[in-house]
Amino acid sequence: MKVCLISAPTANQFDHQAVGETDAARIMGELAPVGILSLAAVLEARGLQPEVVDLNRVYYDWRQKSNQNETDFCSFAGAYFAGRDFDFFGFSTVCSSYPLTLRIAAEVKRVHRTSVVVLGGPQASVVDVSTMRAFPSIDLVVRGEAEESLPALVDALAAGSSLAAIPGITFRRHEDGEIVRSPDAPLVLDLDALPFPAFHLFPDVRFCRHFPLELGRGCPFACTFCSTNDFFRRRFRLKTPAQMIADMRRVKQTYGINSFELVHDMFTVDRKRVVEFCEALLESKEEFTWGSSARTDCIDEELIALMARAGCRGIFFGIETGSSRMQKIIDKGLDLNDSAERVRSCDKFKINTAVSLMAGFPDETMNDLRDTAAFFVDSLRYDHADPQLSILAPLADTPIQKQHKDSLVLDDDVADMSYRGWRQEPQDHAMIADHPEIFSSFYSVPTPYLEHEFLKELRDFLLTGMRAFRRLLLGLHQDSGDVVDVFQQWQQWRAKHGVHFSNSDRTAYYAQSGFPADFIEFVRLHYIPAVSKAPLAISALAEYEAALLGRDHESDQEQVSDDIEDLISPDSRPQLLPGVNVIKVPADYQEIVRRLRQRSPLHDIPVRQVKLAIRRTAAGPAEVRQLSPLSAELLGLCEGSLTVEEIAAEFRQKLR
Ligand code: B12
Ligand code: SF4
Repeated sequence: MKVCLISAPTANQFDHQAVGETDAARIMGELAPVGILSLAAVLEARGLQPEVVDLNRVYYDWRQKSNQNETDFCSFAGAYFAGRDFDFFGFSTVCSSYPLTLRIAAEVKRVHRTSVVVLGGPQASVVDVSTMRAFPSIDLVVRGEAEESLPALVDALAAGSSLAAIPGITFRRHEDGEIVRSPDAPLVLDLDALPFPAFHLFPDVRFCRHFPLELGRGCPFACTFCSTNDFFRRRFRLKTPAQMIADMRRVKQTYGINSFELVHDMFTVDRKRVVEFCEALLESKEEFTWGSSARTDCIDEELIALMARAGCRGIFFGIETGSSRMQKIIDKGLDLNDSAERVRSCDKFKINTAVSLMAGFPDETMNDLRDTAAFFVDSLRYDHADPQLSILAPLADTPIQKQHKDSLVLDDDVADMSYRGWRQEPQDHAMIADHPEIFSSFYSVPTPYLEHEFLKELRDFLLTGMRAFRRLLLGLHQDSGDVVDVFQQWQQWRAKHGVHFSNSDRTAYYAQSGFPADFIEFVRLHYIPAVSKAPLAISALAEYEAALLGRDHESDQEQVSDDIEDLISPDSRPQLLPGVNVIKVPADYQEIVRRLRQRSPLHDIPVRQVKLAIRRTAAGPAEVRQLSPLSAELLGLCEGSLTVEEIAAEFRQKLR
């Protein structure tokens, strides 16, 4: 049996920017399809030689090589597969690219009529019957974890024997064409027993910065919007520390990579086992760094400290909503004060946190939304916190989707999901519109108390605001007590000042540099004079952010020499490093930042002109130093015309 396993497309970065080969390989490497590679290893262990095709790579090649006006990606992928003969084409699926995957699968079936076209993975597993009814080119769906069912299926297909006895599959009965589901496949209870994933079939993985390795499966909680808990049947499993460390060492030896993304939906369910893992890592003396996921109620400061010592550098916290009322409604049940505390503790131990939030729940009111926006902005107090805000996409077969399946709304910029998912062609739009039961994640649930366009603009505003003027956004929230209120004032101001855009142009407007510049204008001309309780502090923050925006330092930075010694000799003429900017602000910036971190009042900041040296770094937050009066004087002399000796003489004069 010649088997081809194909990843689900997930690298939507290629749509938004030009990506060079090196970056593309890194992106594709970090998106290595762990599920498919686990299956490929199981097949190899049984003597087969499966091939793995990365659709992200095929997509990248299409963008690089083809005239995209003449060939759409689906035809390009069809031509790619036309030249490859396999008996079995197995596509992995995820909701965001499901329409595209189905179109490519149909193209493959059209060319390879006698081959079996199979779907697996989280999306097809839950919409198996409806998919097979609507798309005759799909021969089979393998549901759920497939390490046991796939080899059994491949054997049965090779032998031409009946499929009915194979667990976890949905197939068309030969006799009458009826779609039949066999009973669920067993879970893999001992994950240590699985072979090491077949990363050798996925060459881009060697470009990873953070190598993906599976740490375990299954989350016992029951949040109403979540699909992954049911997929792994709520059965929490972890690989043993010994197995994980052996896998990590193998990656280090093979690829020279020491940093890992440890895949699990909810690693910290069992505190004792997290401690065991961390202690084993410490004992191993390896200098591995890693990230994983946790709930804020299944972790504490002591555990965070231990995880940090054991190399943890990133935690994904699904906090979902900043409203205590909504926490109960969605069955998440987090105590939000504790959640904020955990984000603070992670910052203390220099662990980066993804603070994942959602808006657009059916029962959500304006007050709930204000609380979520407040949680988002409050986490900006911590340099290691990275808040995220998305609009609820009802994933198929989740309690929320089932409850609202008859009232899902398809709005005009089809699918908010495209924002973080895959680019859609007109054919995808038609499929989505025809089959809400299959593509529910492209719809929204009705939100009677909130306008969807308002939600989307608020999301774009917060996400860009966080990147473009993080401190100012926090300052405005603290000053006003409600960032949503500031946002509403901004909306009115921009409309009055001619900044209009259609719904479909909204995201593009917020992504461009015009937005931060317009917004700072709004702060200077409207917010500070008309509303602010702490105009001095807000002015200082606005000046700081404006200066950062004012210059594009990225190209300059490449010229910065690391060899500082070379720059300083008695007859050299020192000047500011390229990309460094010295600006004046009307209040003590350091004190403002301190107060923001501690939530202390901003209104009584004294007037005090200070100078800041700032530099926007290519990645991460800008570097900023508040200059003492003497260093400001000294720096003022370093303009490239005076030698070190001349500067020293002038400086001595000034000191007298
Ligand atoms: C890592 C991850 C990502 C990574 C990328 C993953 C990649 N390789 O490209 C990132 C962070 C980019 C990401 C993004 C998104 N993700 Co994600 N992600 C995951 C996560 C946490 C782990 C995936 C994984 O490796 N699992 C471990 C392996 C072993 O499991 P598996 O992939 O399911 O594979 C098994 C089976 O499914 C099956 N199988 C899989 N493929 C195939 C194919 C065949 C032929 C067969 C027979 C069987 C089979 O066998 C495998 C072994 O048992 C999962 C949750 C989870 N725990 O799985 C969510 C998950 C897949 N993501 C999800 C979603 C919704 C998204 C986003 C759309 C939205 C978002 N939340 O931001 C984006 C979309 C990305 C895009 N641009 O299109 C959902 C998908 C739900 C659905 N119904 O499709 C999941 C399940 C989480 C959830 N919220 O419920 N994700
Ligand atoms: S805790 Fe996370 S993985 Fe578990 S059910 Fe809730 S959202 Fe899903």
